Amino acid sequence: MGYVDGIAGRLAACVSSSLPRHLKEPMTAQVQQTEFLLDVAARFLASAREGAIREYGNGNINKTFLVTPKAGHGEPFLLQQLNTRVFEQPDRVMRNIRSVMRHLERRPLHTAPTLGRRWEVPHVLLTEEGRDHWLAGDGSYWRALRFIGQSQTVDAVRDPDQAREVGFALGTFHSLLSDLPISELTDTLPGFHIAPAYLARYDQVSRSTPAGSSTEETWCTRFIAEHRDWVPVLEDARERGLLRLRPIHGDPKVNNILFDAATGQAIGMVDLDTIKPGLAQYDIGDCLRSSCNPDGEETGRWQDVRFDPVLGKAVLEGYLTVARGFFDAADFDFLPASVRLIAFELGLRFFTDHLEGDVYFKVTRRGQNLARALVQLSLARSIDDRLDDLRAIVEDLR
Ligand code: GN1
Ligand code: MG
Repeated sequence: MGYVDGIAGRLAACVSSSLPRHLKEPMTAQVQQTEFLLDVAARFLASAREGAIREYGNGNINKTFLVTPKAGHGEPFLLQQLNTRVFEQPDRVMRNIRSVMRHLERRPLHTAPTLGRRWEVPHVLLTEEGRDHWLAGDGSYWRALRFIGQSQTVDAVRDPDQAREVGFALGTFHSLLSDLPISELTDTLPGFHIAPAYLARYDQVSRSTPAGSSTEETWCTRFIAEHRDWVPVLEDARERGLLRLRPIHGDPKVNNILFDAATGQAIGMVDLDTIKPGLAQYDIGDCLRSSCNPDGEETGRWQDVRFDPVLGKAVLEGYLTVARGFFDAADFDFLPASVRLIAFELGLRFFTDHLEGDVYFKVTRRGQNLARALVQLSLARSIDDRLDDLRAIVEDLR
């Protein structure tokens, strides 16, 4: 992640003219890239053209940059290039975010679960023409978001107190949207979290591009084959009318939760691209599979990956301090299976993408999606081993 500001970048361009050709070209490309990014940033704030820009965060889908205008020329903001290979209809993403913001603005504040606490929302910034995105000449789709200062994210949860805050954040998010009619939301990513569809896709891909014979690929193939029966649990429950659709976040992994830099309290949820009508269990499952794996998603030591039920209990406690009011008996029934399912589903998604040649999740090296698949499948195995503990925790919390 290189920090390049406009002036230093231009200076580097002059210096680079005296460099040998093989050293000169990457630098020139970087400068052009910085110029391009500052030009896009300036669509949202004219003075940003003279500012600094650097890559920010570590999302697997979109590209995110932090734009810092020169002192006295405006607030820092995030500039994001939406991945239109994943979100084929980016206008839908922006429409959903608008519906959510409108809903939050007209909601009576005195009922908010965050009363007396800091709670922040990643507002969308408009272009000079009043649009919520900028379509660049090369077809890339850009948007800008308010940067929430005095905050931090974590890639793995430290202890039960932090886990309780994670649960509080998701519960608050669900609670704030619980009275938003799902008819006001569109589906930004058809098939997202529909586990049987991911399995069908995997079957199709693994027939046309079979896995190799390495130990890791063989392990994934066998593990998936042995646990196919885990897959339909939530879609079956939905079809039987046991679980209902409601507004969900879609991607509540731990590094999409903001913490106050000083107090450590959770203060908001970011990455609103996948808000859509869905099952709360997708979100809770995703939140637990992500926050109760102390080694994090990118660990190379997949054999050691463990689900930590103590953290799981704390996340659920935090969630229920806010969400108990709209959580019914069936919601509790499906919690343990949903945590195992979402870990397995994500493992399946990473492994399929590995077989397809890394077309969906961003990678910095070949083999990274295989490594990620191993972590999630191994986590699903650990959740399965602790399923009785998880069931007991859920029973206690009912
Ligand atoms: C992707 O963009 P990011 O990193 O927040 C993915 C999630 C996965 C996650 C795993 C739209 O999220 O579903 O759980 O990677 N988002 C999409 O790290 O597919
Ligand atoms: Mg995301």
